[in-house]
Amino acid sequence: MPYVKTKQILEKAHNENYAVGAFNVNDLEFVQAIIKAAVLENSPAIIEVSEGALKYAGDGDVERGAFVLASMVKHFAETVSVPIALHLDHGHDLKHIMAAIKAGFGSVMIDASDKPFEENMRITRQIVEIAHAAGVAVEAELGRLMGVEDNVVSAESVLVHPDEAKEFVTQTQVDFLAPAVGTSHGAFKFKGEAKIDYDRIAAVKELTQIPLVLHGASGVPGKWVELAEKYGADLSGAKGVPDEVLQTAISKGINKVNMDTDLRIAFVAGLRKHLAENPKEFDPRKYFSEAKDFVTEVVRDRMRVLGSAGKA
Ligand code: PGH
Ligand code: CA
Ligand code: ZN
Repeated sequence: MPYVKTKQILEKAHNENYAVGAFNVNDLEFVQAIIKAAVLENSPAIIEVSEGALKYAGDGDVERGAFVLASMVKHFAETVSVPIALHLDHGHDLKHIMAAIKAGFGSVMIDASDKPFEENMRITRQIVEIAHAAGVAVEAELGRLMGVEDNVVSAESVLVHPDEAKEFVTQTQVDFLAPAVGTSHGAFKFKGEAKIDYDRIAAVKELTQIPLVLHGASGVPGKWVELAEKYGADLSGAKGVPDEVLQTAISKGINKVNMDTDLRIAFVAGLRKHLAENPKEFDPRKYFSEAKDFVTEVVRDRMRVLGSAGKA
């Protein structure tokens, strides 16, 4: 099974009503931690990389970064029996999207959600034509998330309109859709109570009948925030999407759940803890190992919450 297409993983999730985590990586350690979690939970997993990750992994060269990350993920995936897919997260231009397609990614996201509806539709349609010709699936976004997404800043949240979603999917033939329904990226999602528009998810699902994606879906679990803060981090005010909220969103039609922040916080907690407790340590294999173990633990926990555990 090992290295599979994203579409294979998400169509099963769509048909059987659960969600699969799409976990952001920049480097070897997170790839190892996620694949280990998938094996231990007998879960499918999607590994995703942003444009910034392509640049980071390639040390400034995005094509090189795409090949480095894709070969790492493929080789790891081929040694395990659970399905692992690779996805480009928040692609904004042809350069990054072509780099991912050439490197063998199973899917790419074109995020033109900051453009007016018609323009988003036109750009997405173009990318779908190019990607589908290469056997690569496409995710697009409608509406805007609050806050900062990699390098897109939108001041306010503009939620998806279900009738537009239907037209968008029909016109573009996009494979997966990320409807803005009230989440935002990062560790500080909500001032008060978490608010997600479940009815909007249900309406979009009903009208499109394709796998839906929830961005900004990290739970920011207190356990990891407290541990990181115990060893010197300042994450005051951190707040994520509670597990029950995620599960309700999944029951309304979400099949891909994007998480980056949770992994980052677990990693930094492990790193800080290890360095604080072992002041004589300077072997990266030691301090990265504890950080990696924490990432594996948080990913396993997310897989159980999403319902992908046991679905490999
Ligand atoms: C995300 C990740 N990546 O595309 O949407 O969101 O910041 O909630 O992990 P978080
Ligand atoms: Ca966007
Ligand atoms: Zn996102």
